[in-house]
Amino acid sequence: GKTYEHLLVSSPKPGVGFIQLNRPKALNALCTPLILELNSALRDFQTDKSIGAIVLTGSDRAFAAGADIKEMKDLTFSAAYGNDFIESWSDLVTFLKKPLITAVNGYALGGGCELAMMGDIMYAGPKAVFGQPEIKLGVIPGAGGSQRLTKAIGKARAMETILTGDNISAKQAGEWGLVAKVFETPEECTNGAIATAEKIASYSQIAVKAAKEAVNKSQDLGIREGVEFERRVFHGLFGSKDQKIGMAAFAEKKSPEWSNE
Ligand code: CO8
Repeated sequence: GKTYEHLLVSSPKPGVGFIQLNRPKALNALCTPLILELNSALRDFQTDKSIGAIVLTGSDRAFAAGADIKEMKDLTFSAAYGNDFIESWSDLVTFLKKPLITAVNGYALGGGCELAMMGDIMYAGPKAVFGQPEIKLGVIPGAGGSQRLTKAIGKARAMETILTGDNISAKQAGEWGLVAKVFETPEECTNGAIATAEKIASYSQIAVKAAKEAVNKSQDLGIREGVEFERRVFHGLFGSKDQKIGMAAFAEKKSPEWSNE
């Protein structure tokens, strides 16, 4: 595979794409070259038919301590607006159809928290720290934090977090439902994410894609339209080979061999 300056990329289990942010000297601060590499690695996994789910993690000390402040500090409005600063970030979620699990150990602050929240499933280690400290720098979240955090933990808690810049502990993130699970060690967090990705990758990629799309619709649509959307997609899956394979296997007490068609 490709080699990257700021990422370690591998496939530790069948069907699992694994990306580790690797810019330790800056606590994985998300400089533009790192984001471009991340886009490229995610795109490669998106097109690789052998990959069913992707895990994104950082180090034990930091998932990512935010956008690169040193890179941003002299940015002007006209350069930010004129060159669509962080436009490359919005790509990260919209093009990715395969499930992304973010495994967070250590700091996930600012853009790091926003990147973690772009995961379809978020897991946390015991020392994970979430927060949107942008207010302390004279700005606000810029990669979806004000929207995704609010959807995840509700307006009162999100407003308090974003206006104070205070951090959210792993325990609190678990209790508030920001993350799906809190693990007892960083290794368990990363391995738990890999195990979940492996499980997802063992299912029909068609069904997994449809399930992710249907759940995501709940974020944009009202209940009635959302349920209608779900029904259309559910009906549509009866046109897939994998529906026949999956249900026949059940009836014959065999395990299914997915065609991904
Ligand atoms: N950007 C650039 N460098 C960073 C960043 C960062 N976000 N975070 C840490 N670093 C660097 C430090 O400058 C330091 O470098 P050096 O050794 O050269 O001095 C190195 O990483 C280690 O950091 P510290 O010495 O500070 O480590 P500590 O353990 O003392 O503190 C903290 C860790 C608490 C995480 C501290 O580093 C910190 O507060 N970092 C900044 C956190 C922050 O404010 N993040 C939000 C940034 S703004 C943002 O993300 C806006 C998002 C907008 C959308 C995305 C746009 C791209």
